[in-house]
Amino acid sequence: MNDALRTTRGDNGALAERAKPKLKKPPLYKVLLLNDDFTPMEFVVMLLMRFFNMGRDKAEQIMIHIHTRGLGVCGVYPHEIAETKMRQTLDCAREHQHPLQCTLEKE
Ligand code: TYC
Repeated sequence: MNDALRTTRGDNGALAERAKPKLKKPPLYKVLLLNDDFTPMEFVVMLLMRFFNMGRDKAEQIMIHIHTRGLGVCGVYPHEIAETKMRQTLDCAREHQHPLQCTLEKE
């Protein structure tokens, strides 16, 4: 799509210009989970299912990816939603006294 202006071709074949609607997609943020040596695998799977709406199979895949590679993406969201998911994850980990770390990265 043309960045500055959109054009439409009328019945007579002439090109008409109209203003671009000023709707911008919100910037998206990846929620990243970091590996550590202490947080139980099953706890991470539970977090991924509860806060990132994954089924068990997907949650186990992502957890193993984080465990082996050091970090992984749990989901991609607009900023406020990403912040909320990170906060829920960190609060739940703290409540259970796990040192799990979670951060955001702009896409
Ligand atoms: N490495 C942890 C263990 O062996 C499991 C783990 C996976 C921890 C993912 C954090 O983000 C994490 N118990």
